[in-house]
Amino acid sequence: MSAIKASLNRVYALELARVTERAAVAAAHHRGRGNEVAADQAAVDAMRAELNSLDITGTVVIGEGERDEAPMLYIGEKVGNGKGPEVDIALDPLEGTTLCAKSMPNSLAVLAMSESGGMLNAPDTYMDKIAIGGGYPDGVVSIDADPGENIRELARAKGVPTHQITACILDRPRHAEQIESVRSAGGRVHLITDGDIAGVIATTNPAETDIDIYLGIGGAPEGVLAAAALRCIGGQMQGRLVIRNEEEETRARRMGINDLARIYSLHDLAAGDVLFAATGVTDGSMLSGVRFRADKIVTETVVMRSISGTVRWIRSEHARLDKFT
Ligand code: VTB
Repeated sequence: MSAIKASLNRVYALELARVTERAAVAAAHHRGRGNEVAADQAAVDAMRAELNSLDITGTVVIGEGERDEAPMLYIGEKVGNGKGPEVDIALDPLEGTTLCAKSMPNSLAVLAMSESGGMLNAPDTYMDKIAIGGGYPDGVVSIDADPGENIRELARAKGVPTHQITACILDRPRHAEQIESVRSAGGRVHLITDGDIAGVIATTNPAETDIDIYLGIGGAPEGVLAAAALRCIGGQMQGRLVIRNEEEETRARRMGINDLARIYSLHDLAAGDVLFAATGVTDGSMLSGVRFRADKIVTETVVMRSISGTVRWIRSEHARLDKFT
């Protein structure tokens, strides 16, 4: 194994946790205060500062936007101190800004890292997604199938009636037909207001989350981040860009995407060996949110490595409160 690969997959696991912890704490100071912009900015600043202390020569491939619209952590920005291996970074310092601003469940600080070229450089457009957890035969569901049909196939594969299958879907008018189709097939629908990275990851642990499948249209960058997580913990996913106008088409082509109708498999979205880290900002299905105690700050983080399939749950107690102000 090359030095880069070894370091990517080992040493950096803890480093990434440090980065998402720092962003999560910064965002959590803004929990419930109704100011999405301030919450996001705090997470971005903290994540950027911490990333830039890492021994990596990193390039942001999924970030806060394109250079002209995001002053920090924009796509193409170099991060790290430049003294380590060349890696690609996908990040969402505060996934679910609205959730954080309203103190609702499932906002996360999220980061993924791969060797150069290991993750799709997705444009900041929408993506239609379908995802299920591990343990099912390949191709049991398909993005092209009717949602109700997917529910029936999944129920058959799981050996349960369709009313024991739950689909997680973003609560948006654009999903009305999909929701209807799932329900007509006998399935249940768990609606979320935001946070589809957590929604996709929830499919990998249906016993706890009661969610079997993720369906619908959300952000393309969030799709790549969710795929990075699924590469580590197992599962199936397909994504297809939803391009709504010429401006978005230009955006996609600028990122090197020519086939706008292409269906991306899990491995197309995150092809390389990846590391994935997420820290809870608000309480969620996977992670507790940041706790501010009188003498310490407590964070919960999950770190995953695709090469080993290791999933580490890290509960950190930060006693040096001055480091977080
Ligand atoms: C989803 C969700 C995000 O955007 O990707 C969603 O996971 C999709 O966009 O948390 P719309 O809100 O326009 O439907 C978020 O809600 C925000 O990035």
